[in-house]
Amino acid sequence: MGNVRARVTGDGVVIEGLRGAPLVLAGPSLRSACSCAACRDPGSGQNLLDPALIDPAIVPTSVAIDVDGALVAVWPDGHESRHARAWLDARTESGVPRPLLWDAMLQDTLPHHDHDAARADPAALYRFLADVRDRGFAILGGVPCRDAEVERAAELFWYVRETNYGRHFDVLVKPDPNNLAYTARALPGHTDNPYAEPVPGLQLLHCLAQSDEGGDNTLADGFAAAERLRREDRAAFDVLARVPVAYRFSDAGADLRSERPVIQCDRVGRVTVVHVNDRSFRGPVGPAAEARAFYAAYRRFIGLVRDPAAMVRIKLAPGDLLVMDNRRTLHGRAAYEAGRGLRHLQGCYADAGGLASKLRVLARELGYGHADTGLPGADRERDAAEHLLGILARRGDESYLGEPISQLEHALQAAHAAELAGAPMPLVVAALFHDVGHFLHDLPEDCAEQGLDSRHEDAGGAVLARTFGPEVAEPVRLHVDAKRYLASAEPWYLGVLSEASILSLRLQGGPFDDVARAAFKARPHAEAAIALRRWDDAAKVPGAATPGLNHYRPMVLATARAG
Ligand code: OGA
Ligand code: NM2
Ligand code: ZN
Ligand code: ZN
Repeated sequence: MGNVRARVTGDGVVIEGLRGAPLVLAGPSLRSACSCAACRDPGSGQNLLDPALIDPAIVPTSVAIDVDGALVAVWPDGHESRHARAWLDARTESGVPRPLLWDAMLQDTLPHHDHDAARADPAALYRFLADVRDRGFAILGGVPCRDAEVERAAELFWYVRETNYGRHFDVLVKPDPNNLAYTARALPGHTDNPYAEPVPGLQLLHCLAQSDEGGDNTLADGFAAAERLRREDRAAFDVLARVPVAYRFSDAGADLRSERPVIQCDRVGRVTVVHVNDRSFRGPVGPAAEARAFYAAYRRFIGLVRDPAAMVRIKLAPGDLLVMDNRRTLHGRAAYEAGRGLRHLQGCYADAGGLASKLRVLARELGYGHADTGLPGADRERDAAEHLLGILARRGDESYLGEPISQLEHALQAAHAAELAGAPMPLVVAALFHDVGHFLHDLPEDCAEQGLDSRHEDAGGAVLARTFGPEVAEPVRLHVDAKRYLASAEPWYLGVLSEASILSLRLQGGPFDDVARAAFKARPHAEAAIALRRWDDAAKVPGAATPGLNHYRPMVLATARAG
């Protein structure tokens, strides 16, 4: 259980010893989370306690951690609440699924799945849906070319969301079209129906027939483009996140209007929604003075999402079905010749919350420990290994967190040191990918200076665990703890750390105390993590010669676990 401690403060409870920064829970939040039979109906799990009746100033009279690591709080009226360790862990921000950002490099490893397998095997369905969640889209091949099959695909995970276009709609050239979709024109990258309230969270497109010439689809990751804009032009990003855009669709039976910004962020600044739709765009809302800044920022952003380096291209074949996150992934299509072949897609919409729910239910049924980490399947492992190599290949030139070398140099130096030390192959692979988590979170590079711990070891460990065994994933997950261990076990160790590394050590919780140090040493893979940590610390030499990334490719593919 580690060394978890809880104490009451003026406004609530502070719990230390969980991963990362101390967890602070306000008194009324903790009180409302009581799940005893008096506070929550044991059958439905729904609240019996009305949160409006909780004293906003309430604090427990005492708190303790019990033998199972649960927090027990006693309240002024004598009520006792118990909060399981898993519940506490879930409040600490680790394990939240983060989008895996992508660009044109994804072309070689498009998330492609088999319809029959997804229908027959819950684990295959899980992998397909997890790709939609993490990448913002996935393709299902081999869907029967029958009318309304697209609705059945949505019902694999949730319910169809009916719109003014019907339960499903046919995308083909129509006489007297009410939407440019129903012509043979090119459609630049967009998200659908921003004029609708609510905007459909997911879009499905099923190819029944494809034209010989043209009609290819392009996809771009709106989140990746937004992050790039934030890095390259912060003012433009802020304008797009602030200024609402008006959208409108009208025909004989509808007059739909709404206003929403191009980019939406959550409270900690992570991009959560992107809307782009030139067809129904009616302009920024607000003072004229802001309009020019808006148009400049918008042009810049559209340049990023239409950059060929940002897009993948897919020519759907009959039987292919594309599922997209309509609040993230922009889709476009090339013009096609109306007369040649007969391009015919069928589409429908569904709710993103339904897909996320299905993933959790499947995780429950499949016995996956955490709803947000899937189990591997053979092909996916190779693809995922290639994808991880691709991340290093294309993003490796980013600078390594305040050190005078690039991410790729750092990775190669660490892997090389492991190899020279005669480390087993999985540990060499772990050394190569130990910092891959830095590419998976969307915090700025200087987040440590801003006092934020990116938890890259958790993100990296989780992503590696999908593709490799624990001999790769665990040393990576533990390589920050290994630093805390070494800082405690070998006081002179602080002397080998770089300035950036000492800064992050403080954010990561500082050196372990005696109890935590002993507990860490006893963990499986702790030795490997400590070895990895030493190679990591040494892998910061500007200009050091190492083998290239291709040298490690066969090892990476051989280590990706099959089955
Ligand atoms: C649309 C659309 C895609 C296609 O109708 O909005 O994006 O491939 N269509 O025709
Ligand atoms: N339909 C018409 O944003 C849009 O207008 C896209 C696409 C449903 C194929 C609508
Ligand atoms: Zn209770
Ligand atoms: Zn569309």
